[in-house]
Amino acid sequence: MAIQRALISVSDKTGLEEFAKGLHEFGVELISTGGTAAFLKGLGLPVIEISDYTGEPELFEGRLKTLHPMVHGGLLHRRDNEEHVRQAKENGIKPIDLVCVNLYPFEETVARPGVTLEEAIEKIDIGGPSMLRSAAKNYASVTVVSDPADYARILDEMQTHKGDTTLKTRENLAVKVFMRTSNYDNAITNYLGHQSAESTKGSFCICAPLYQELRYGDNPHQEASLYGSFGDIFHQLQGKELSYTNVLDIEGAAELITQFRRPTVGILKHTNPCGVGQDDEDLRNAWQKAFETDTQAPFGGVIVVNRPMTEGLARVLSAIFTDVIIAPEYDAEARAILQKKKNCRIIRMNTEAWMKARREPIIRSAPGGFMTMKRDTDVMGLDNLEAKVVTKRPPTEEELTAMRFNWRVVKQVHSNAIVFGGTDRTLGIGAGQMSRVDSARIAVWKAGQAGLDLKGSVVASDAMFPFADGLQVAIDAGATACIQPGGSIRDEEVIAAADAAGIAMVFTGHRHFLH
Ligand code: 93A
Repeated sequence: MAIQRALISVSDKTGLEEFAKGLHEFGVELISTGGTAAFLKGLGLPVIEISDYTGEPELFEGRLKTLHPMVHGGLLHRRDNEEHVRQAKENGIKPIDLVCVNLYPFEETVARPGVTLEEAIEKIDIGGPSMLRSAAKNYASVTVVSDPADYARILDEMQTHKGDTTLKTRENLAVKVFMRTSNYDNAITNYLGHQSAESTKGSFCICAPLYQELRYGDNPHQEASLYGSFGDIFHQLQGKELSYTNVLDIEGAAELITQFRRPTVGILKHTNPCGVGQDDEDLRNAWQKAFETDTQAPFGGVIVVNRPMTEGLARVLSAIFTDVIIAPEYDAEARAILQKKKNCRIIRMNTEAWMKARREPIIRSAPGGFMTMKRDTDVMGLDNLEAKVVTKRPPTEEELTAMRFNWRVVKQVHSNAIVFGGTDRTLGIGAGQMSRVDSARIAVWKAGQAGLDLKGSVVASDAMFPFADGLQVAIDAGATACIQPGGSIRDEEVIAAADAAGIAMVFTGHRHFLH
């Protein structure tokens, strides 16, 4: 049956003019709460004020406007149930076929610096979610609109369906409502929990829509799914379905590449960088530097760049077996070349959206619950490096530049992490070992395998050297400078080993563990 009566109550008036006029043109009767009614009257539309409709005044500064049987009865009663219809008639309750509500802006309010508890509480919407939920429960008959982005498609559907919407659409809109009210409640829980808890944090709730089923988890026998707004940040242009490990790799790649401002290419495998290179002239040179670090590990790995993918680099990459390629944009020629790599997942990264998303905490399952952690977004300890020299010999300008570069790389290597490199490239990477000295040995061995000379290189360590042995491995391999946090009880021994070899060392005072 065509929609005959609609209740509109919105805080955000975006798109409302066209929507309300559209409903009016279909002959729909409009009922509205105070502010919304004033807005609609201003547009010259006939509107029934909610207080006239219910026969009760809006009370308590608007805290009580729509919580009334005329409203909830009109939304909830089943149209296909004779007894419901009879009771509705007997009590003077008319059916309401469409509800358009968006809520008091609670999330935006509590995000404002300096907001008071009282201000926040006034923005807890009670009547709005109640109407949304009543309407969503009765989606068999009621169209519930909680997002201005849906206005146009509803009017379109009414056009093609004699002033009504389809059951499928109503169901879809109802699911959207429960997601919205759930997230709204989560925001309130998180805010109030934080306010009232003795400790610094209260409860933490999350609720996210399924984005997509993943190809599989770590292994093909493990199911995996992805939730939330991943698709707003990373858009897959082609290739096989993403797996759980692809998503982890993409995250690691995004975190790595956004550490650098100069044109940079990173190659990763199992979330660890296996090479990073920079070049201001041509991305192919940056690639070459990254690839030379380790020509074996990139097989089936991830390649990430922080500039639009060029035709030249795409040609080079087309010869390499790669699981995922990530770039902020792809030149048309580059796209055409990469299109031939049918299985390779080509991802366009929205850097701005990523920079926003990475401000959210990391969430990880824990026995019986989950843990949250602030992401390690800021590169720590690189300011005023000259003042942090602990050795007799200070680093040269070139060594300082190389320290800054390799410190950014080592931050993204799983602990224990050791990175050898120059000013714009890595030379050897040791990742994820249980002892730091082993990571150093592996980095040296890998550089040797790649035919690279570590003489004059800089070594970066993600955490302190607990003994001199790890540093000694680097010295013996030819490193002339070292950047590390310091803070070991044996720092004196480590500094003595550095001085004995005449190398320069700085202590950043901050570590970058990555587990
Ligand atoms: O304070 S409320 O929780 N009490 C209510 O009964 C109620 N009914 C609708 N807030 C209520 N609303 C909300 O008012 C809606 O969700 C909407 O966000 C807002 C629209 O108010 P107005 O039309 O007066 O601007």
